[in-house]
Amino acid sequence: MQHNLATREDDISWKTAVGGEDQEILAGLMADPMYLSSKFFYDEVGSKLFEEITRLDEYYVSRTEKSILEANAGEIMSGADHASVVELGSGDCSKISILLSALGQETLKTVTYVPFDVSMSAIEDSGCRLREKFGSVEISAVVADFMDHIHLVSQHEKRVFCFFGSTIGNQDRGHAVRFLENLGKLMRSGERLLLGLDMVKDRNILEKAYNDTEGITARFNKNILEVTNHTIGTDFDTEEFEHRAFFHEEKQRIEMHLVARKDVTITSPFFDGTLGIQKGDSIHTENSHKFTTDHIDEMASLSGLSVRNAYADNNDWFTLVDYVK
Ligand code: SAH
Ligand code: AVI
Repeated sequence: MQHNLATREDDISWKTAVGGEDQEILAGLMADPMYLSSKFFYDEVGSKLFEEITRLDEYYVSRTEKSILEANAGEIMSGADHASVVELGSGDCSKISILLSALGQETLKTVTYVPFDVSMSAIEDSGCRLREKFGSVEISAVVADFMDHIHLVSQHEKRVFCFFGSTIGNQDRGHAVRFLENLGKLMRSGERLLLGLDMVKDRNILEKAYNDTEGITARFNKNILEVTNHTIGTDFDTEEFEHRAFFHEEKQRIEMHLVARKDVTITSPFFDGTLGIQKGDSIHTENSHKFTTDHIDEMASLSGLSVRNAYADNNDWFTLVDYVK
């Protein structure tokens, strides 16, 4: 496994820890049932498709969280001077923009923004946009998997961790627990975690959000096969797979799958022989867990944090929890 730690000199300072993606993808395709980790959605094309999803009428998640941030930015950012604002799964950085806008120019100069994402292209694009908008903010990026490399975040300053979008819901419960325990250990007294959680709601609203009429989510889902082709040299034809997304009531999560429309045979230099997929077989590509107020307290006890505040929209569709150590 290639493990590379490097720092690049330019306008943004960088730390990266990448490698092992080929083996991870291979293990998922060899498993029964097959799966691919949702972090592989986000190459350059996938990151752009996700941005398109955030603008869809059906995908209430992003606009609801943004409305909460807009309504409460001043209060949320009070005391954030001289802090490192670490955003996990930063994506297009549009949410942090809302919070940084609440800071005055002088305070902004004291803040370091740390986007932490597996997608270097997303950080590069959004870093440029942030530079244009907030020239004075220092940017220090980390390109790595936040599940394995959270320790790469600098220890020097006081930190405000931001984990928006309900991206924590894309982890299995076991992984989310481990992540919260690790983050809680890493955080020091007085440091904060702003955690965005998409709440359990009517299944029709949930299912529409992941089955939009324009088919953008279907393209986003299928793009993971293109990423697989680039990473391990497979020959998946996305046309041979169908997007499927549904709410699993018992597990309180949306599941996304790619279902084979016919029998297909996949080749790759990484396989001994070929991979046969039968019509109707599915590759599980994403879980998107939804939360209840009980989870808010459960997460506090797992991470050793206290709930300082919790902000919700009028429908209680989304909650932004402000935890403090
Ligand atoms: N926070 C943004 C983007 C959410 S999309 C928003 O709320 O709109 C999820 C983001 O998390 C993507 O940019 C993706 O590249 C990143 N991501 C997903 N899994 C990750 C992982 N394991 N480690 C680091 N980044 C990850
Ligand atoms: C990033 N993540 C929280 C999104 C979600 O809703 O689970 C990803 C996504 N998948 C399909 N649409 C959006």
